[in-house]
Amino acid sequence: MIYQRSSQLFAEAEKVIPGGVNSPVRAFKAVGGTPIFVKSAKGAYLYDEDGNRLIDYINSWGPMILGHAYEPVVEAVIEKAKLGTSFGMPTELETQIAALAVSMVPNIDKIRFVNSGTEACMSAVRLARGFTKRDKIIKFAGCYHGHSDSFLIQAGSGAVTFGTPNSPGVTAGTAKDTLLAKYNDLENVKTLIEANKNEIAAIIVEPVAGNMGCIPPVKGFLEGLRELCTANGILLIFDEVMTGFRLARGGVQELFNINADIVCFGKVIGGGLPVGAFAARAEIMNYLAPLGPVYQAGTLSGNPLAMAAGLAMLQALDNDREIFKRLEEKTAYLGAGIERVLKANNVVFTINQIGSMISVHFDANPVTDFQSAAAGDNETFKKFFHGLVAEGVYIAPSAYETWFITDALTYEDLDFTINAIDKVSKTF
Ligand code: KE4
Repeated sequence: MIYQRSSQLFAEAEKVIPGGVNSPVRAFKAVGGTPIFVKSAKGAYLYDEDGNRLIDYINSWGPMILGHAYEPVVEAVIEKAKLGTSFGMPTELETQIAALAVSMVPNIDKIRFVNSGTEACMSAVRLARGFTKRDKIIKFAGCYHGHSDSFLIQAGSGAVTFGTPNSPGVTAGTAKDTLLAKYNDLENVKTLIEANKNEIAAIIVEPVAGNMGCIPPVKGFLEGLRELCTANGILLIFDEVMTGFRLARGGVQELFNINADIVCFGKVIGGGLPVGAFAARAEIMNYLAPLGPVYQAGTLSGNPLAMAAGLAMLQALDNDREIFKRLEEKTAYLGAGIERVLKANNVVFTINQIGSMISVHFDANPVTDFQSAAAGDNETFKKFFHGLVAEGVYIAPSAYETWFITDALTYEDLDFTINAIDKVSKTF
């Protein structure tokens, strides 16, 4: 693989964009080397600026669940663009996608659209604080809910990759209202609740974590959070920016039959355009301006292009009742193949997989929280990442990320990937 053009483009980008990227994880700091610049993508494949084809297991960090340049989404955006791109006024389209999302996801009556997962999670926390009239929140070490100040307290994803768990610029005043718990550890949550009686507005959690690699909840964890929240007047916020419309039609609430109080969305719901959303029962959502006192707003929230893309995506998922089973089967097939070849090559590893989310950790122990995720051998991961890129396979440039399987992947693509992993892991 040659990266001459990407290297040139990166050097130019660095002159006018901090670190040459508009989101840190793209800079390859965790794996070293020069970021790959993409020219185009179609289906399961990326085409970079040097003419290399890569099988894509990131899919824009989740949105492209049906593959890149998915025709119905592209057509919807093109047609809508001809009629104007944004009005700052209500459109019927917003009601259509809101009604569809509400019909697909259990236990929500109303949904508010924003422009990113960060905005969705930030707004959900403000709504929970306004609704409960309490200030504190509990989040989990290694979970990432976007870059809002309240969350950058040992955040997961990019911040952990940079090893700067407490980001400068976050004030002590903000940090004091965010309590940190250990993922999959209910006793730890109970201790925090006891020590902050009647002060906690919400517990925000990735119900299946994807920012420490993929980490499913252990049996009873989510049920325990639900019970603790109900018993203590705390709102349970499911951050389903990654898992929403990916792990099931109704997300993790459907998958595990657990009701959150507020659910946050992003990624898939926008079909690749900037969309986030948060939703809840009417009693909570009616606290939002202009109905209620909790303020939240956005110039481009619900804009026609993003709504057109999101509606086409949700319609496609809603109409295909086999999609989530197909995604699960493909991911399980990939996981079994990876396990077979890594074992045959005497590699020390753990694979976490649920639905169409999967991650490979170079550690013998189970990966169930941030601490165990951080124990992985990052030098081996770097070889793994760059070796796979050289074979034409693109996985997350960080061990703290999950892979996202797209329905555009064929079993030939999966076999190609398994063979590439076999070849690369022989060099470890
Ligand atoms: P955005 O603001 O990046 O749209 O969403 C923030 C967010 C919220 N909640 C969860 C569970 C998330 O995974 C994310 C964003 N995910 C990262 C990937 N781990 C986005 C990639 C990036 O930061 O460039």
